[in-house]
Amino acid sequence: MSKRYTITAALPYTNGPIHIGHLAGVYVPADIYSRYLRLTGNDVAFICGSDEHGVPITIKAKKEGVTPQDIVDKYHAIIKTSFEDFGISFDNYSRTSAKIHHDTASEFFKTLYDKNEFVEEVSEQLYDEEANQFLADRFVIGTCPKCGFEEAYGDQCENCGTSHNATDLINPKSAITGNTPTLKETKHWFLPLNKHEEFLREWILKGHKKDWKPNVYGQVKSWIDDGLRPRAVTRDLDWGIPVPVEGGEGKVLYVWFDAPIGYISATKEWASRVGKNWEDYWKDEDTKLVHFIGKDNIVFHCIIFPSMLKAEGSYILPENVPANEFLNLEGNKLSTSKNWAVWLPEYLEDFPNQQDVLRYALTANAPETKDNDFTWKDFQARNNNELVAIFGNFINRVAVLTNKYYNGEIPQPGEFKAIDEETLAAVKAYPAVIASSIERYRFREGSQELMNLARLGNKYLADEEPWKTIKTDEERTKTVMFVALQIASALAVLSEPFLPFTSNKLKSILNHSELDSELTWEDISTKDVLLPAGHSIQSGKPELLFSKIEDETIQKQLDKLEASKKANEAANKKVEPQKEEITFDDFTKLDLRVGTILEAEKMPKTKKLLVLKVDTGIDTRTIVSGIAESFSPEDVIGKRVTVLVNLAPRKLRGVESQGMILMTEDESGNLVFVNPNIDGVSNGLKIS
Ligand code: B3M
Ligand code: ZN
Repeated sequence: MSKRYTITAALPYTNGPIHIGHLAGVYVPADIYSRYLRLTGNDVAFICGSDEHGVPITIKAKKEGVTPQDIVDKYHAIIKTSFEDFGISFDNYSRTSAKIHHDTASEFFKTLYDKNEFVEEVSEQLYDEEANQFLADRFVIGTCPKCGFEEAYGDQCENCGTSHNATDLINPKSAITGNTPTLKETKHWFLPLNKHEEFLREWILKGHKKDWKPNVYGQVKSWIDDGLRPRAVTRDLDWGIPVPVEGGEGKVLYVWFDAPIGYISATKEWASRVGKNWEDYWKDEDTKLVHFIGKDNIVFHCIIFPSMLKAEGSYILPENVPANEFLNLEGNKLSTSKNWAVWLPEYLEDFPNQQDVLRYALTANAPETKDNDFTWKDFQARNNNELVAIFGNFINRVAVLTNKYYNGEIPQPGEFKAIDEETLAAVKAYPAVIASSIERYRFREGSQELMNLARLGNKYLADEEPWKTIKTDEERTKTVMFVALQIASALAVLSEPFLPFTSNKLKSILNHSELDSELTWEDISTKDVLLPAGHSIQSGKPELLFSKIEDETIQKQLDKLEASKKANEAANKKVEPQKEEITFDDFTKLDLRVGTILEAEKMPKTKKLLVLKVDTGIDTRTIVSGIAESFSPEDVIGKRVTVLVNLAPRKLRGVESQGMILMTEDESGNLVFVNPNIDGVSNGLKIS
């Protein structure tokens, strides 16, 4: 039966582009779900938008010396384009700086205010005297009172997910100046979560929310069991939505108060554009509200926002909050600041038109029940061994053979054998199997079932070998090709939620638009014939759905990451403090000369040492140098170098070393010779 759904995907902060972690955690699963529901005839509003308030944006603007508005304008455009590029089929992608959002959020606040749902309180809050600013949220970092993580933010610890008040942090430090904050009195409005504890307990713990994912249910239960406290929903900041009540001058709404209301304002904006009533999507008990988020957003969507909606009184509550865990990249946490990420715009530059490959790799390996790792090797394997070798190969064979044998026209089948009947029956079972995975938010499982359907097709062809029977039994070949074409057609429809670009291409290869009516999800299990005999597929060589990704291509991506790692290490390298003072006499004791390396060989049985013969201008001498891990002998022969010649000789592995070559490290941590520009300078010249 058709239902109405409001599906939301977390509003991304507009302080940078989107990376694979966002896509895997929130947007691809939400898109699969929404596409599936539309395909099965439901009324869907799939809603998202840019989260343009909050401290991360102010910090980014400060860093770049521009206004917060400049930052959000820039990244809103970039993020919106990425979503379009990757086929995320939002009905509306709005932004929280839109007037409709400011109005909606202000009105929501005023309603709660008028209903006396807030506690107004003057309390001491953290203050940075030097920056002249109250410190909340990401403006303050300290030790998490719950798990001891040392870099927890003022409103939330990203390590354990707990949400707290800034004054709960142990050892707080200002993120602006690094100073220890003082306390200063200020007035704020608090949402008394404690007052809603009973309702939350009833609704989530005693209600029917046992089917929520265990990670979500477990976190929520532990928070409720720990006891809830009032949370300030206003801030002393200048970027955000002004507090719309008396005494609110100079204050704005807490970003986590306004952002979820963004789902509502984005729905309003969409509804008025397409001539619908937005209230149907937010106030009708028959509508199912589902929030797709990452696990760090659980408390806001399962405790704070529902308490707000409940306090307001006229809204429905979420039916489910299928939060995902985190995706790591090559064994390390994804990080914007460390540039440890695969950014979507860059991916598309390197892999043009291969959105579905990434969608598939991220879905097949989605962090649904635990944190998971994205590796480029796995990406390559998913593409080469599954998309190319199974899905693509099957479709290509079907299209090529149909064109070759029948000029593209679906042949009239003869009598079905048991294998044909079984295969067609198996195909009919897939819509329900995949639907069940999707409806239980098990998108990885669903993607694997889809691949199983392609496997079924591949195996059928391999077993029936139409390329052989064409020479011996034309009638049999027609039947086999007919069956294979039905499987291809089912794949075109059932792949749409997961691989929308591929589904479109496949529909055009099979000329689905020429059918009497568009094939629906349900048709795959109810119709005996999807592509009737006599229907023609596209002529000519079919477009390849997928192509093999070579090792070099993957290596380039790994090299890119390696470069980020090195750059990051270099940026984090602490400059060593200056050593103890020396006298001028001490300095003149050092005898530094310009020299040239004449010979070099590896010290046997060591990894690190090279034995060098160096022309110091005074003599040619042996110097043992620990540079063999960075240079091979050929690399260094002929190098001009700086030599400390009067260092007391010492034996290394039985070889006497008579001096030292000065080295340093470049930005990436590689050893380099201290080699001032000394062309035209003779060996032996003193450096002073
Ligand atoms: N902007 C936080 C995040 O990106 C946030 C989500 C808001 S959803 C209403 O983690
Ligand atoms: Zn913590």
